[in-house]
Amino acid sequence: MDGVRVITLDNPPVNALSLAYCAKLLAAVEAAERDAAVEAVVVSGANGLFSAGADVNDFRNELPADAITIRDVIAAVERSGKPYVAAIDGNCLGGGLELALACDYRVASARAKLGLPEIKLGLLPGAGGTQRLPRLIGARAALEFMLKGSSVTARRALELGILDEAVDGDALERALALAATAPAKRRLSTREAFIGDDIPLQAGPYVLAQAHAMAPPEERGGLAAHKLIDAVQAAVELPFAFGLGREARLFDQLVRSEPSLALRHVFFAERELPKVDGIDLSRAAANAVKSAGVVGAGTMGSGIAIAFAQAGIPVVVVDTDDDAVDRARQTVMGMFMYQVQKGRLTQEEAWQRAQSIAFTDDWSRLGEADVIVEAVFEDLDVKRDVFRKLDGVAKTAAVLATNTSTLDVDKMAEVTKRPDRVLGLHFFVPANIMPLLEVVRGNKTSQESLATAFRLGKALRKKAVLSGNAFGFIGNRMIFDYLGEATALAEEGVAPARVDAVMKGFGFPMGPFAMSDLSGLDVGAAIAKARGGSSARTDVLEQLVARRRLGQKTMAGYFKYDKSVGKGREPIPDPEVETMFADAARRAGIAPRDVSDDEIRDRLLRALVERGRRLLEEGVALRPGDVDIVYVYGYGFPPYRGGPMWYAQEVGALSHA
Ligand code: T1G
Repeated sequence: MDGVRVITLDNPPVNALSLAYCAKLLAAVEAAERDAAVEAVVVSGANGLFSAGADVNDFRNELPADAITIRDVIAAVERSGKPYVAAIDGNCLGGGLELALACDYRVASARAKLGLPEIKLGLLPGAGGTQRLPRLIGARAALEFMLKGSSVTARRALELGILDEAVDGDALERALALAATAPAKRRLSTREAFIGDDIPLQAGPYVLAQAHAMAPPEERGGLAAHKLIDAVQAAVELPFAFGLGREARLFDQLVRSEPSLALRHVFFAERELPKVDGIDLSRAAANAVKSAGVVGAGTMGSGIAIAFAQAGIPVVVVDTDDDAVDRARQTVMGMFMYQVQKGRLTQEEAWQRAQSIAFTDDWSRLGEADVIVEAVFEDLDVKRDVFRKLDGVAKTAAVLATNTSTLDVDKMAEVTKRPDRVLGLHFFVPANIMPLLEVVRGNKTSQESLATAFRLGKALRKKAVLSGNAFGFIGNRMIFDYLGEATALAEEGVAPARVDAVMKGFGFPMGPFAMSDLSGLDVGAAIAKARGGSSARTDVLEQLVARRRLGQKTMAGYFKYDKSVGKGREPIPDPEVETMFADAARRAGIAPRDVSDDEIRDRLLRALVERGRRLLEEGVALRPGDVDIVYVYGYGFPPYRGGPMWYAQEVGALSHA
């Protein structure tokens, strides 16, 4: 279009607005300003997206004094005498959206996704987002958008008022047409911030106070939230330039904070996961998974089937037990109807997904599956039988996976003619919700099979972590030591409720004893037995199992449970169990002692860290970051503390252990 200059963000793979790239961008904005033939500017993105925002790598070090950042680019757009139109396609995140907010108009394609996810990195939008968004959509909506940090669709962004237009066609084409009419400039910086449609400015303090009240405490992962709210308060109370300065100061406090360093570690550790032996398995040659099979319609099997269905992968579930199949059908329908009630699925989508799960007792129906996961009883002979049968019915290229949590993958591979296509896919209960997936490599598993597993993990929206084929793999192997240390503390006279309270205070959603009650004490006892006996110095666990105190499922385990309290899931301290520990400890000659909270925390964390170090030495885990991802996504380790290995290295505490 005559008179319209297009500036294209093009910095593969995600158009990250790195310092180096911002220098180029600033030059392009200044050139457009100087060129009298340019009457308007359109900013668009190459590589299938607008921009992923600032390059998070740039925050590792102090910024050089002469660094050119997104703020400089945005200030140049701000100063420009010419109208700017943002043409948004694909992801428009963080500093990318802040750049778009500095434009006069924002046009997006229907497939665009917009978000300010900085809070997930322990940061706040530091390039004017906390000042411009409240001037565009109001402080209350801006707080909700930035505190959640999730992306929204173009349609939702239009409803919120972030976009001027959401087009079914090409955003760039529409933006060029809009720019050609040289719309009047309407910079957000010249507007007053408001609280919300028909919410008076006087309600500001209340809205801000409510946001603070709903955010977690600063020491429990809420630091960035509280600083972000302070930045929005500046937008409401101060002139734009002053608010921008306050935002910058708050951002600087966060970028050096421990929670942000930890969260940025998790961000990059997650992206390292598929890199194995120098190959990025997420991009290596792999089989596309167009259809799947599951053997076993129990809790795990139906959860895995739902995970496939949620990813749009049709799945055949084989089980000869009619009762199990009936229960599984109900589980499946219940799950999808729940998502309809939650507004996540339409009735039609739920129906289609439920229909994509076929139940049968006919094994030959697995013949088309690209991946088949067995989730039958945790017994090696039973599983070996399943692999023998699968070897006969599955197509040649199919990957055969076991969902075992403790058994030897090689023992299953050896009964097949395709050990190169056998591996472990260890899902965590509930398999359709828990984000962690351990991919267990057998000694004959091929790279192509591993790549298929990692590709599948991404399709299932799981964090796939490679594990060696050793007892308990990574997560469960570490949890055994963690629970063992918790038992040792109880034997020294520390009440289970106090051990759990200390670990919840550290940031875990539940403590070790409540976790044991949730997974079932009989499960724990059976695994300990399979490993040649428990490491505990007393037999309290065995006593509880003998009395059928198996945990939540029997309304009593280490704690008691009462249906009228927290729907029967709230752990209630039980003096009887504390007496059992005291008696057993006395018989074992263990003297009770005073143990500080710090010692409780450090001994339990040290149990995780020391086992993690051993798993790295043994090659069961590839990197410390992999172990951190396992714990953050599989066991509730607080992400703002980075994971056990990060915490031990960075905080170096554990001094009371
Ligand atoms: N910085 C640096 N590298 C990034 C990056 C980023 N923002 N985003 C992605 N990468 C790398 C990633 O490490 C990987 O590298 C490759 O790109 C592909 O990523 C001032 C302060 C955009 C939805 O938090 O959400 O702006 O492994 O595997 O699955 O206020 O990447 O190839 O070497 O994730 O297609 C805010 C983070 C930054 C967005 C694409 N922005 N990124 O997902 O690919 S802070 C974010 C994502 C900020 C301003 C503030 C996703 C994606 P490698 P990928 P994907």
